Order: sequence, then structure tokens, then C-alpha cells
Amino acid sequence: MAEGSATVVGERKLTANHWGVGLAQVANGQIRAVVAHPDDPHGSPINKNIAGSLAGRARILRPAIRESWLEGRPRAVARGRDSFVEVSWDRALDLVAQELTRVREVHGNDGIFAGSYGWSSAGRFHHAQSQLKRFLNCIGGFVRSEGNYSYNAALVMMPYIVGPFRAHVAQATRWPVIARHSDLVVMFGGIALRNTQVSDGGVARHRMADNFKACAEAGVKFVNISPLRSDAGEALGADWLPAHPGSDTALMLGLAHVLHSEGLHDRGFLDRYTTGFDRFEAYLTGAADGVPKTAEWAAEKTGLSAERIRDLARRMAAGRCMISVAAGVQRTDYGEQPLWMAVTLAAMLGQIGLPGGGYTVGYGVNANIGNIERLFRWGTLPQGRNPVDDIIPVAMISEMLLRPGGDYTYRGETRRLPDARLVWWAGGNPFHHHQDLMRLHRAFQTPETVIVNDINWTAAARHADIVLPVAAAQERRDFGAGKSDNALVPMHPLTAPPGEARVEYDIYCDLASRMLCGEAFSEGRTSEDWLRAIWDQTRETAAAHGQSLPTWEAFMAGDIVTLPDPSPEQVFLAEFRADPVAHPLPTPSGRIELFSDRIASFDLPDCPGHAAWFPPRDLEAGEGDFYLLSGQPKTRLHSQLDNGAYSLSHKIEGREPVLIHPDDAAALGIADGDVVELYNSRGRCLAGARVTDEIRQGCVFLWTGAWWDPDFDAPQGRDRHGNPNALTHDLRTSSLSQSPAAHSARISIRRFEGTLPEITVHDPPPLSSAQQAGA
Ligand SMILES: Nc1nc2c(c(=O)[nH]1)N[C@H]1C(S)=C(S)[C@@H](COP(=O)(O)OP(=O)(O)OC[C@H]3O[C@@H](n4cnc5c(=O)[nH]c(N)nc54)[C@H](O)[C@@H]3O)O[C@H]1N2
Ligand SMILES: Nc1nc2c(c(=O)[nH]1)N[C@H]1C(S)=C(S)[C@@H](COP(=O)(O)OP(=O)(O)OC[C@H]3O[C@@H](n4cnc5c(=O)[nH]c(N)nc54)[C@H](O)[C@@H]3O)O[C@H]1N2
Ligand SMILES: [Mo]
Repeated sequence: MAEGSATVVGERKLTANHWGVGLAQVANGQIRAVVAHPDDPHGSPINKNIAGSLAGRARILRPAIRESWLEGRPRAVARGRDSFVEVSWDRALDLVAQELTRVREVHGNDGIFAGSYGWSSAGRFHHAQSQLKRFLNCIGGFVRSEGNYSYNAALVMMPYIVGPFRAHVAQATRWPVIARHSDLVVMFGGIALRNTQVSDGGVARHRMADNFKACAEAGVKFVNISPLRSDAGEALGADWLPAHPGSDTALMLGLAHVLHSEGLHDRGFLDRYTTGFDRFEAYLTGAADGVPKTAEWAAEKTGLSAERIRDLARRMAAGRCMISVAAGVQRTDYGEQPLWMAVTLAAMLGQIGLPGGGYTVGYGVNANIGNIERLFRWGTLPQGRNPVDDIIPVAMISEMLLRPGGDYTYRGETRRLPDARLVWWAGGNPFHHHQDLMRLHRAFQTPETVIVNDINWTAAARHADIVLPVAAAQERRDFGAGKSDNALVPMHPLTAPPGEARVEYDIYCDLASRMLCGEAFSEGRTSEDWLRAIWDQTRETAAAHGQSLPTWEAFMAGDIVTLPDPSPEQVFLAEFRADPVAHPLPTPSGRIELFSDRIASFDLPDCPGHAAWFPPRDLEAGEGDFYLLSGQPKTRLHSQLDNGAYSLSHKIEGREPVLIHPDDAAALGIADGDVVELYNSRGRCLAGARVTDEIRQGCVFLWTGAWWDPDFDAPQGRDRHGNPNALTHDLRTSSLSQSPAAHSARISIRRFEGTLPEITVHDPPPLSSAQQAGA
């Protein structure tokens, strides 16, 4: 892959996905196989899901309307349980236009919620949310969601204490720097190689495994603090400290106490670069609350011995130490606290801004963090201006639907939840990503109209009134470019969309002309015109950076185009360290805020003015016997292509695997390969037991993304398939950031003794055609 080269790779066609660049073999109008691009040293097996899933039984083939909604008795059968009637595109789009018009007239545009959180597919132009948002902005706007499910606590919290999180992720210290300079990497939540398969928008080369190998060869030592041993790759030879989930802040406090009591903390650094250490110190020593946060105190909270905690603290102070916090660690109750405490601990060690030292939040969240960055921003489809300025924090979807007009606090303000009458989702699967799915199911009964565009009959599509079938990324022409990668990838239509599925841009063009804003939406351009315009925009920006990109035609006829990495030697906060006066942080004090007057002034019971420990809520409430972890699956991207071959090959009796420790399994009479039932006060689901000592005792791990398959006739709408969000709570991290806290649930588990129900979600719901239904 020469830089700027354009050679055709065999007879096969390129396709870009969030998990990497694939080469597809196509015959007789069907995708036979997709393999990773040969230049990718560690191509992702997730490619194996594409062929089977796109040709699967669950494809939405025609526009469909929920039966009782169509009949004008919308509440006769609940959303999620109803049958559907297939209609023509004209009929479906007439209904969409009619509903949009009605809701705008009666409630205004702030009656439309189109947050549409979700990963959709790679591709600069056919990005589902951008398309929907551009269209809705042409008709007066919509209420949107703010933030993400990935690292929302960090997005909201970090600006108060160090600076903007997204910028900081891009500035993460590079792995080759760590290999050269670090002695020790302490990983809270590990850095799971399986998660580094993926990067938003795409990844041309998977580099993490090689960078890990280089670290191990250079003698860098790793410590994995996580309930799952495999959160650290075997090549690292990491020490495993399986602390209780949700106890990271307590552990870090214990470590801080050892540093403090043994005089190992860097007073000079704290004085010059931080503010508020004295306030934190009073909490740490117990001067403020009578509870010294000693190693013994932390041992009780974490399940680790005080000796191990002391030993780790001394090792951290003995050399160059990088503290890494996985995003999963802040996707927990009070998830702001481990972030603040990691910054505090790193400040006490005094190595922030030094090569290989300090802290990073987000290594392992994607393939590229710490490995590569893009040189400039790629061209995009302009979304226009949204005249509605109301938002919800993304994880308040059920709250919004169940408590319209209700109060909530966010970023220190009291706000009012919008009153959403029409909900439109395109490019995300809330019935995968949100917590407490039975609550979401109830919440989805409240709007007057729900519209979902999707490829497959996911649980989200099944909760819609109007379902619009759309083309997948492999069925349209586009180009791919990762948000944190420096490669551009031609994306060829490999097959035609099946049935009557359509490209979303064409759908909105038809809708826009119905709503008399056709010209505003399309600007008279076809998809191909837009692609060229976005490419030309990218090409001009490249030229301004001294890079020459091929013409659109030459690019589409060629291979991946790579651009140079702008900062291969990046060291996080190096400038601030070198001169904190010339390069102050964008915090109120210009320094790292170990005590924040701003946050303290909000007077929040669940997020005080300095890092502090709070026990997980389910534990406090006495819920369940086990901690439930629910991280990202190795075998797919979230819920996408769950019915593909690679994803299916890991299931047990068709159910998602749940990891359980051999001693716990023996005590419960559970054998490897058994179907088990997980349950708590919120819900239940089936799963397939995978007995392994990879998981800490007292914890079980169920991967996210098995399509939710509720059996509403079974107790608590038991999910047949194994989606952890049947069990998680949807309380947010805290009233500061209102972030998702998916990793903080407790459950009980038993062998499933009943008749095993069939998985139904990989088939369409009951469907009739409009003619049959006489509609
Ligand atoms: N319990 C638990 N839950 C979690 C997490 C966890 O750790 N634990 N993690 C959370 C995180 S970090 C995230 S990011 C979320 C992810 O949540 P989502 O991003 O919502 O998950 P996806 O499965 O990627 O959903 C994308 C949907 O878009 C559809 N799609 C793909 N391409 C297109 C397109 O071009 N057009 C349209 N209209 N649709 C398309 C796919 O078929 C799929 O249904 O999940 C969150 N949920
Ligand atoms: N293959 C694949 N890769 C993906 C994705 C995917 O769907 N599939 N999704 C992508 C997305 S959107 C995101 S946001 C990232 C997520 O990246 P991360 O947030 O890093 O991943 P998670 O799997 O949620 O969590 C990492 C680990 O944290 C541990 N953990 C959970 N709770 C705690 C805790 O309280 N304390 C400690 N110490 N450890 C804990 C769990 O063992 C878990 O394996 O992954 C990305 N990568
Ligand atoms: Mo995410």
C-alpha cells in the first residue's frame, strides 16, 4: 500500500466497515465472502458476518406499518408485540409526511425527537444520522440527544478538571512512546484487544497487537485491574488484580493513601500544575470525614489484599508509570469518580506530560487511540442548522418518554424533559444500546408515532409504527474514512439492495418534495454529485496540508489511500508540563483541578467537589448474587450483523455466551454449555454458560449485542437470546453528566430447566401485505 497509490486489488471489490477494510468476493449478484484487506496485519474476523447477515431472513424488504396503528387503534396491541402490514413506498412516505406535518402543526418541531444515537455504518455520505438530521433541519428541526454511550461521563466531567475530552483522546500518548519510556502500565479495565478491532468510520490497519508486542519486548510491565483476565492480551504477561467491579475509585484512593503516607507523592508537581490538592488531601487522610482511605480500607471495598495495594502503589512510584482507564470503567454508577481519581493519582505521581507517564482515559476504546490520528477533518454532508435547541443527555431516552416535562439536573443546571410526540430512529438500535429494556419497551408505548429506518428487523424496528427498509453500506457507493484514521477507502456497491430497500438519500429526496423542501434538501444534487462534492472538499483540505489526493474517478478505481500520521511522537499534555503559564489548561484555574469550585457549587449529592468513593447502587440495594459485566463483543460490532456466521458460531444453543467462574458454576450445578437464566428485579434473559477461570469469582460476563428477543408471555418478558440490557438498570452515573452506567448491575443466575424456546428475532415479525389486509 504505497502512499497515494491506486492499484486495483485482484477482481475483488473494496468495502469499508467500522471494523476494517474488506475485500468482497461477489458472484451472481451475491456476496460470497469478505476477507480483510491484505495490507492489514491483523484483519478482523467480523467481516465473516457480512455475507450471511445481509442475505439473512431478518432483512426488511418492504416498507411496513404496524397493524393496529394503521387501523387507527394504536394502543390495541403494544409496540414491540404487534404485526406489520407491508405497503408501497408511496403509501409509507405519505404517512411519514402526514405525521410530520401533523406533529409540527399541533406541537411544533420540538415534538419531534430524532436523537437517533447509534453507530450506523461507515461511509462519509450515506451516514444515516447526517442524512436524517439534514432532512429534518429543512423542515424546522428536531430535539436531539447529546453525548454518547461510550464515554459520556468523561465528555462532561473532563472539561471541568483538565480540558475537552475528545481533543485529549486525540492527543493520547502514542504506544511507541510508551514502549520506549514506560516501566509500568496500570490498566483499570484492561485494554481489550477484541475492542481494538473497531474504530468509528473505519480503520485501515490494526496496529494495537504489534504495539503491545513492542511494549512487551521492551520490558514494559502491565497490571490488569479488571474482572476479566482477557482484558489484557496474553502477550503482555500482565499481573491480574481482579478487583470488584465498581471499586476502582476505592482502589485508587487506597493507592493514593499509600503514596501520601509514605511521602511518595510529588509535592512540586501538585503545587505547580494543580489546584485544590489540600481539599482532596483532607478527604484522603480522613481529616474531612473521619475515614482515612488506607490500603486496608480499600482492601475491604475491592476484595484485593492491602499488601497487594501497597505493593502496587510503590511500584507505580518507582518508575515511569502510565495509568490507563478503559471507558468501560466510567460506564458505571458514579462513573465520573474513577476519572477524577485517576487524574488525581497521576498528578500525585507527578508524571503528567512526561513521555510514557501520566494518565490516559480511552486506550482500547478503538483501534486508533494512541496509534494514529487523522491529518485533517474529512469532507462531510452539511447537516444545516437546527432551529430547535432542546436536547436530552443521550441516556435519558426512557426518562424523556416516561416523564415529559419533568425536571432533571445536568451540568449543574435544572432542565425540563421535552415532550416527544414523534420519535424517529435511523442508524442506531436503542433496544440494543439502552439499559433496562423492559422499561424502554414501556417508554416506547408513549409517543404518537415512531419511525425506524433499518436494514434488519431489530427489536427497535419492531417497536416502530412506520418501518423504512434501507440499503446497507455494501449496497451503495461511498467512501470510507475513520474519524481517527488517516486512510481513505473506496466503497463499492457489491450488490443491489434486496426487495424494495432503498438508499436513504433517495428516501429523503422523495419526502422532501412531498414536504415542499426538495431543493433545500438536495440542492439539486444526486448521490453521485454529493459524493464528488464531499470528495473535492476533502481533496482541497488535503492540498492545504500539502497532500495530493487523486481525482474522484482515479480514487474510486484504486486502492486505499493513506496520508501521513501528523504526530507519531505525541505525548499527552507535554506543552502544559513544559510551560504551564504559556500553555494553561482551559479550566477555570488553567491548572488540573483536583478540587473544582464549579462542580462543588452545583451542590450535587452524587458528585462533590473532589474525587470521592460511592458504592455501586445495586450492591447497596442488595440486588442479585453476582456482578454482571456486559462489555463489547469480540464477534460483532454491538448488535450489527448478529445473525452473521461469525457471531452465530460463538452462541451456545443459539444463546449468547455468559462467562462464569468454575467454582461459581459448580456451586450452582451449572456445566459448560448449559443454558442458564439470569434474573433480577428488572428482568431476565437466557444465555449459554461458558465456564472459565478468565472471569473473577462472583462476576459473570455477558457480551452486548444479541438482538433482544423478549417473550412477553414469560415472566418479566424474559429475553430468549441473551441481551444483558434485559437486566441492567438505566439510572445514570450521576446528576452531573447523566451518563449511562451499564456495567453496574447485579443479577442472580440458575440453570434453565424449562423447554428451550426458539429464537424468533432472526426472523421477521408476523407480516401481511396491504392487499391481504385490505388497507
Ligand atoms: N449493557 C451494555 N450496553 C451497552 C454498552 C455496554 O458496554 N453494556 N455499550 C454501549 C456503547 S459504548 C455503545 S456505542 C452502544 C452502541 O449502540 P448502537 O450504536 O445503537 O448499536 P449498533 O448495533 O451499532 O446499532 C446500529 C444500528 O444501525 C443499523 N444500521 C447500520 N447501517 C445503517 C444505515 O446505513 N442506515 C440505517 N438506517 N441503519 C443502519 C444497524 O442495523 C443497527 O441496527 O451500546 C451501548 N450499550
Ligand atoms: N469487537 C468490538 N469492538 C468494539 C465494539 C464492539 O461492539 N465490538 N464497540 C466499540 C465501542 S462503541 C466502544 S465505546 C469501545 C468500548 O471500549 P471499553 O469501554 O474499553 O470496553 P468495555 O468492553 O465496555 O469495557 C472494558 C472492560 O472493562 C471491564 N470493566 C467493566 N466494569 C469495570 C469496573 O467497574 N472496573 C474495572 N476495573 N473494569 C471494569 C470489563 O471487564 C470490560 O471487559 O469498544 C469498541 N470496540
Ligand atoms: Mo461506544
